[in-house]
Amino acid sequence: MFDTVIHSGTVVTATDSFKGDIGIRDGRIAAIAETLPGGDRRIDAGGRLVLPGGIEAHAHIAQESSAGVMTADDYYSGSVSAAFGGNSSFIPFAGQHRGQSVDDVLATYDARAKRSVIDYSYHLIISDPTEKVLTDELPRAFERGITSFKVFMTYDLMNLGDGGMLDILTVAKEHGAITMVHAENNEMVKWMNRRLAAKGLTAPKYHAISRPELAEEEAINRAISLAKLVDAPLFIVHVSTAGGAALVQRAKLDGAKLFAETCPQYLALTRHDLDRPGMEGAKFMCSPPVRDEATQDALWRHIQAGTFESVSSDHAPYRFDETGKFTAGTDAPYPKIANGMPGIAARLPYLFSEGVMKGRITLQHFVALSSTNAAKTFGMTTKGSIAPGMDADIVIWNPEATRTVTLADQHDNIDYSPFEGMVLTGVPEVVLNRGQVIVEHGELRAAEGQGRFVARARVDLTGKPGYRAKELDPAQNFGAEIAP
Ligand code: DUC
Ligand code: ZN
Ligand code: ZN
Repeated sequence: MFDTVIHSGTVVTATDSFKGDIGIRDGRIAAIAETLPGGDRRIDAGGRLVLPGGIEAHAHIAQESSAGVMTADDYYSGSVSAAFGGNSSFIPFAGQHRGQSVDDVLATYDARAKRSVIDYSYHLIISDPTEKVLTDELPRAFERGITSFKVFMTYDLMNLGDGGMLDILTVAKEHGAITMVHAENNEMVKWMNRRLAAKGLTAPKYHAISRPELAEEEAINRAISLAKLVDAPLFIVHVSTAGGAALVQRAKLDGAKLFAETCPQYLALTRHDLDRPGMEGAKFMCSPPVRDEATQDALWRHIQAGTFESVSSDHAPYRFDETGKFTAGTDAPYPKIANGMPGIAARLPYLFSEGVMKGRITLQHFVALSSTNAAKTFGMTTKGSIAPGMDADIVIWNPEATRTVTLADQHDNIDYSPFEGMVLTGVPEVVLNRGQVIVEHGELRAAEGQGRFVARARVDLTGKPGYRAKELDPAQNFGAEIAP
């Protein structure tokens, strides 16, 4: 009757926790009961937690940066690393560079993603919102189930300006898509860069100084205002500051259609890590930069208070060599060092150990932050929970095993891990994607290319009443002609 039965585990969802068996048939969860007989294969989960497979909602895989540097992980190595970290699906970015058509971008990523061992979709990065992109190509991307678009407020080659952002927000809203934003004030960062360069201050540690907390806070405030003007849903990626998180919290309280994430690096690392000897600090360079211990505490409190839907890795893997961090030379000034760090395999072990084991979050909250909320926000309707009819995307988790993070355990294509040496409790032992075991006790069982593209549904805005700008509110009898 069942292809697989997972028995005797403690099943945890975003709302519940219970002892029970899970019966899997044709890749889906067919039954849940106190005990289930049969199963061509029976997996003993005694003493283990049985959780929805992680959904990694922020990763850069087989993606060229705007400076032309390719990430070290492709869809094979990136998905393998994700699977070892307890994920059964992910949503990397498909990045449009200026002058490219969205159709070409998606064709390119479709070819790259064929190698994935886990299910996948893409968030579409827009850097060139031409009329054709806005009226023809984005609606078509949406039609095929790509329901999230990302924009940048920083980087000269990516930054859309406020008007461009309003255009994307409006088109996304019309189609039921969500706009994601990298929020940092470009001019503040450029001004800081000039001041630092004039004094010859170019070591990696100055990267953190060049991107002030205020640059993020100002941009988050502006992004929220832009989204409110057109009453469009917005997702703030990689929030790194207490001030930025407080703005998100406040706007949510006001009813904005707002979502946000933070990342383990902002909880685990500080700007002192960028001040390690020689060029070591380059390993810890990401944008926005890691901050300080007070910020870590504040971000944990915001996790506890529900400010963030997800904790995502922002896996942006550049090797510590001339192919990655140092394409401009091993002594390059910080603005020419590739921005980003790996972490797709460490995300869930870190969050479990520091969150659940240290009593900061409940198990159910861990499930919500690692899987369920991403499924809901980004429209993966058959994923993110353990219930009859859902995809059998499951991770069997040993909550007691403690191990020291090693590079080898990351199974990625990177030559360092920023989490290396940390002692974490909780290990994803067996991972299933649509009922297939893909990782089992440290061994890869998946075949290259067995992951499937997931067509996603529109963003779920239940519980988010939104905001109507007076000047665009037909009910107030003016502005109706241009109301989006
Ligand atoms: N933004 C990201 O989301 N990831 C890596 C670098 C960046 O600027
Ligand atoms: Zn970003
Ligand atoms: Zn990113």
